[in-house]
Amino acid sequence: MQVGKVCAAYPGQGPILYSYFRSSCSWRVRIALALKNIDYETVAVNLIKDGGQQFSEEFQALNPMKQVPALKIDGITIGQSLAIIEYLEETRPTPRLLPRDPKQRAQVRMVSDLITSGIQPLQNLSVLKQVGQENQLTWAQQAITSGFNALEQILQSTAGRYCVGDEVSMADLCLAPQVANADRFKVDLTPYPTISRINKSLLALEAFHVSHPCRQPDTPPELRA
Ligand SMILES: N[C@@H](CCC(=O)N[C@@H](CS)C(=O)NCC(=O)O)C(=O)O
Repeated sequence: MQVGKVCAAYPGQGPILYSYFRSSCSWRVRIALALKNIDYETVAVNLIKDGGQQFSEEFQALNPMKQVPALKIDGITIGQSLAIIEYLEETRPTPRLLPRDPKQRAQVRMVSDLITSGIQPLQNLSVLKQVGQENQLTWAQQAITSGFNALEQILQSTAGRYCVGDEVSMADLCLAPQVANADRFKVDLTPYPTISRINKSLLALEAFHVSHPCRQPDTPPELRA
């Protein structure tokens, strides 16, 4: 499979992640793979180049939604970042990304859904194209601000060191990439001290560091850190 450039960090028969360095949804999955210490191969799907490689027939055959990420693993291909993370959790349970306690587990899913259904889709590339160049920034800022207003309030009651209690969970895998999007769209984070504090703790973790958009095989040289 060669959508765009094949970047084989771990060539072989292992999992293949179809990913774009800047995609926040791909970053969620990269963090899960890093935390669970799963070696994988990256196939870059450039969302901009050639009109968007996600629209190629080759990629559509893998994910008819024409979105990254998609993960080939254990003989199946899974789209949707949360479905991928939950599959990894069920098949490779260490370290745990969903708390054992049902109440905390529900809180993790609430925060994850808030971000993945209530914020990110509203500022996704395809939506921004529809909104048009001159309104994009304001649109994205509004979508993120409105979601973060709710999220800040929720986290004030669920958070410990991380989004829910003191263990890294699926919610944190959604949070850090969404804060990176907020930065990209120049959202003022001053009104969100809890979000900012948790994000800072997360970025200090190795799994978040290695999976960061500025360190991927398809990161352009000028954006590398
Ligand atoms: N709900 C999906 C959303 C996936 C998604 O929106 N992916 C974006 C990148 S973060 C994408 O591929 N966009 C391509 C486009 O909008 O054309 C998930 O969580 O995986």
